[in-house]
Amino acid sequence: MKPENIDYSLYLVTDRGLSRGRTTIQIVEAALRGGVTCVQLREKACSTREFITQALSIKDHLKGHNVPLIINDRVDIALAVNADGVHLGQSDMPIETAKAILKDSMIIGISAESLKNAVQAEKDGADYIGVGSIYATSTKTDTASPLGLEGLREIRRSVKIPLVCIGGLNRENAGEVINNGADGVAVVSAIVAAHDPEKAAGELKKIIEQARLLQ
Ligand code: TZP
Ligand code: MG
Repeated sequence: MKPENIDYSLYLVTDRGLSRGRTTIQIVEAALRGGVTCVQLREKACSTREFITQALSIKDHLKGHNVPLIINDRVDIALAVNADGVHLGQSDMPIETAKAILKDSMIIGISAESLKNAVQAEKDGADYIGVGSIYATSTKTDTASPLGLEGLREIRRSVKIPLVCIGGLNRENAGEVINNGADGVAVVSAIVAAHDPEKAAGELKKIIEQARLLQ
């Protein structure tokens, strides 16, 4: 999957702690049926071996869906499972180091909590930027103050690469982030913690497609 051909519009970020007893694989399967276009495996506490097993299993499920698998934080695991990409935060491996290790076809996403982060990520050759938090969220609390729509617009004016917004996004506000310059909406709880993850993904997908059509 070429980095320039990725559809970032509905981007699922996994979280085993929020999945209400369902496995990450079950959530990914449901989200795929609902129409997610990207899957990021985000594991903050499991062993390296379990991370790899999960990644390989998700990769298997994604086969034939044209949905990339992106690994959060761990360049070694992205390489080990031949994932489509890796997502790095401001304290993770620096992008130039990751680029030296990874082949060009590997997608590299960088988290930006500020305009400065976003401009630097584009300059450094990121394929997309994870912009957030847009709104405060209990899913991740160690974040800078929320950027809001004004922060998003400011970043949109300054960078050209795809912007995938994250943080407190759901069906109430997915449309407005698209209307304010986002290329994609990344969610954890709105799908992972939903009573019906397939339905939740499907509803988000419709809202996002509608907002994109009106642009
Ligand atoms: N990065 C910034 S906010 C966030 C991450 C991983 C969590 C978003 O979770 P939710 O449940 O979609 O608000
Ligand atoms: Mg990280």
